[in-house]
Amino acid sequence: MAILFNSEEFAKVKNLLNIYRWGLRTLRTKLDIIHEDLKHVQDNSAIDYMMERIKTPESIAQKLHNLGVDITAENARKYLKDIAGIRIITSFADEIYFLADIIRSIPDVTILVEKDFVSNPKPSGYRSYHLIAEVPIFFSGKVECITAEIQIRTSAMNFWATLEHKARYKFKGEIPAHLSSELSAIADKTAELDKRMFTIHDIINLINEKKE
Ligand code: 0O2
Repeated sequence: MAILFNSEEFAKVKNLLNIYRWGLRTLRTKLDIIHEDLKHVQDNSAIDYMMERIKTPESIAQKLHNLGVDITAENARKYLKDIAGIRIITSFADEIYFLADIIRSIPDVTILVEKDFVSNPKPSGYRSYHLIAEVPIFFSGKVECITAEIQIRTSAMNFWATLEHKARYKFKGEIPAHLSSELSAIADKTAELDKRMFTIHDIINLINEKKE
């Protein structure tokens, strides 16, 4: 059975999601500027591309239900730090840490939590770097802060996570053992692919430096 907000809380959560949209737009603009500066001024292509999303009321309600708390807008704000999310895709794993350093230094964004699933992959094989960022937004004569989850990962990690997420959804969270062990083995292969691609990238850079 689908878990839903009641009509009063649904109206409140719709309003709340507007604030998260503004916060996400604020954060995205800051990241777009960083991206353009890296690409056009510093000739560095650490960011391949970015995507963003706001959780739907249905998925917020389901997550609150899983946490065992009342399905209210107030609890959504209190317990869920990833209602707004931005994913940054990099070409190489080393760039993940480079970008996390830059994001940490944005003056009016506070990083509340960091999780390094690149160095410490999840048992599923999931690899990605997560930062929970607090972003201030000014509206109605006051400042309010929202949190957003920034996930940084390579294209290979993203390819893996997207398929694994589909499998998780298809099997309602219980991926059969033979598939989850196959996914875990592929995750190790993608990490190896990332390393080998970076080595080639490094060699190309060294050759270019010698030429200059
Ligand atoms: P969606 O649809 O992507 O938003 P929690 O946030 O409480 O669920 P936790 O452990 O505190 O869990 O947060 P964590 O581990 O930082 O993970 C949050 C998000 O990371 C997930 O959001 C996924 O996007 C991604 N993620 C984490 N683990 C896995 C994994 O094993 N496989 C894949 N494919 N993605 C993962 P949501 O809300 O689950 O999903």
